[in-house]
Amino acid sequence: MADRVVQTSTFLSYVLRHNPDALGLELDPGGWADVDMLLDRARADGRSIDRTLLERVLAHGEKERFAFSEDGTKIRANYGHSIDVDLHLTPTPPPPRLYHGTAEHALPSIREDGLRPQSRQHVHLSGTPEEALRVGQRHGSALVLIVAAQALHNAGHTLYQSTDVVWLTDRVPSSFVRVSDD
Ligand code: HQG
Repeated sequence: MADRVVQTSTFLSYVLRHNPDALGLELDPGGWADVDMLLDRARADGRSIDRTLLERVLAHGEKERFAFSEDGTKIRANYGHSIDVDLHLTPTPPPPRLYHGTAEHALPSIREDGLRPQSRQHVHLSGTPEEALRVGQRHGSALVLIVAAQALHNAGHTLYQSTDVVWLTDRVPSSFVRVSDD
């Protein structure tokens, strides 16, 4: 069962963040998909996903990758989008520091340009160095960068807390990024 939860989570991440068209789905401007339609389309695509499995996917792990609407009829990804959606997140004053996990080889370019969203809508920051390490390890030899989040906020950048562990912002100039506490 755990495998199916992870598999379904990965598939839903792909559909709801990057390619709803893969299931012939349309998201509303807020990034929401109709749950019944999603389940129908997934079934037509040969994937046996039901409401119980969806609920397990949402409860899985600490990252709160997805959310149901209040009435439970819609589902969306909480972060990670490459497609254009407006999540209507509330700007949130951040803690003094947040963290960004990346690959060692990206450092020269990050020193030059700061953190850029690349193919996603936002730069993703982590609440803890441990989580940032996990994020960085997806890219190979990982490096955890310290982001002076409060100073960034004070300089007029808007930050959003998407979930307990994931923060979003448009970009982070290199002057707010440090490799270590030195
Ligand atoms: C890097 C996953 C060169 C950036 C994760 C990162 C996260 C630069 C890569 C969430 C750069 C983009 C997002 C610059 C940024 N020069 N490289 N100027 N600026 N980069 O995957 O943050 O587990 O799009 O450091 O865990 O790794 O799927 O972003 O290495 O929470 O739920 O460009 O997605 O969440 O990579 O990951 P990504 P990310 P899930």
